[in-house]
Amino acid sequence: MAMSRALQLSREDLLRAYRQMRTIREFEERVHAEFATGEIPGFVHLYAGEEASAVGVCMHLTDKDAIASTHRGHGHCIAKGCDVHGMMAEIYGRKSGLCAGKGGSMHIADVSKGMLGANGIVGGGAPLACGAALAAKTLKTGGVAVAFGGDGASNQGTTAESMNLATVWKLPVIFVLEDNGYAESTASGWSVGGDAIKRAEGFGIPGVRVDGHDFFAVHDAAGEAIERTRSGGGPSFLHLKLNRYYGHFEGDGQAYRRDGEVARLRAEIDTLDRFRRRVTEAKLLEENDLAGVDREVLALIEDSVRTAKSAAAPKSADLLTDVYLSY
Ligand SMILES: Cc1ncc(C[n+]2csc(CCOP(=O)(O)OP(=O)(O)O)c2C)c(N)n1
Ligand SMILES: [Mg+2]
Repeated sequence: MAMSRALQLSREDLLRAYRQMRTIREFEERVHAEFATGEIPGFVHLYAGEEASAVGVCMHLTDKDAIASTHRGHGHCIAKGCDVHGMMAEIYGRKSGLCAGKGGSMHIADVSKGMLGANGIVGGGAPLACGAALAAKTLKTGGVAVAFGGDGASNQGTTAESMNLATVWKLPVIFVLEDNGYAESTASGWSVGGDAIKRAEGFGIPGVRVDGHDFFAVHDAAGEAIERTRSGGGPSFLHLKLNRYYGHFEGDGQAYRRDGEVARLRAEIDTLDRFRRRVTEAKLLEENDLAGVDREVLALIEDSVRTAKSAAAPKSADLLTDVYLSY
């Protein structure tokens, strides 16, 4: 195997990557536990297992770059730099949340960080990213936009239309397909026809397929794609094969999954374990460094839940703010 460029990252960057992936994992494990108590309103879709995608891609971006996310958006938010306390408060529907408690899990956004929002519309991210990319191109900001979307989203017309427009307008946009094998309970092996890379190539967009559990593979492939797109090469496509560790949504009985499927995934191809093994074997980081990050992250998540629970809910008068019409 060729030497991964990501293995040449500085110690600081490796720690940052691990911290972000660990933060996403702990955030989701905790939301899973808290949702079961009934205190979190609305619908929640967890990103645990897919951490290397958000982090491997977003490490190449800055605040001038935009991302459009999905209904499974917590990981994208964290990787793009959204405040974890603000996110947790948002999920609890509190006024101190990133969107004043009006968005919840599926609409967390922080435009100042280039995080255009989680999105309840499957396939809704690709057109938004094209808009952001068109703005970046027109205003010559040097920014790019990334559209995350699942295997289910890849079958939506919006995805195809966006890919066509991206080519026609030569937009600085990168389409990232997070193929976790299912759209709700429908297996992608059954529902996605043909080959995703060839679909993209059909629109003139070069694509690469990598193991989405391998941070190093994702970081390398995303780095090349983003560099190519940023320097005027036009849109790029990444097909990441990965898995989700929880159900489609919290409360999903998952009768469509094989017995022991998730336990096997967690035991054999856990993204964080793999990262840990790789960096310690290569003597880039020590167990101690990683354990220190684990402790910090646990404390952060604990504090975010504690403050979210005790924060105030929006008042009824808040219903009339943040809307287009004033009353
Ligand atoms: C336009 C639209 N159609 C259907 C739905 C209902 N729905 C919500 S999530 C989902 C599956 C999405 O699958 P995928 O894109 O693979 O993302 P994943 O949940 O696997 O991350 C569907 C069909 C929706 N939210 N929006
Ligand atoms: Mg899917």
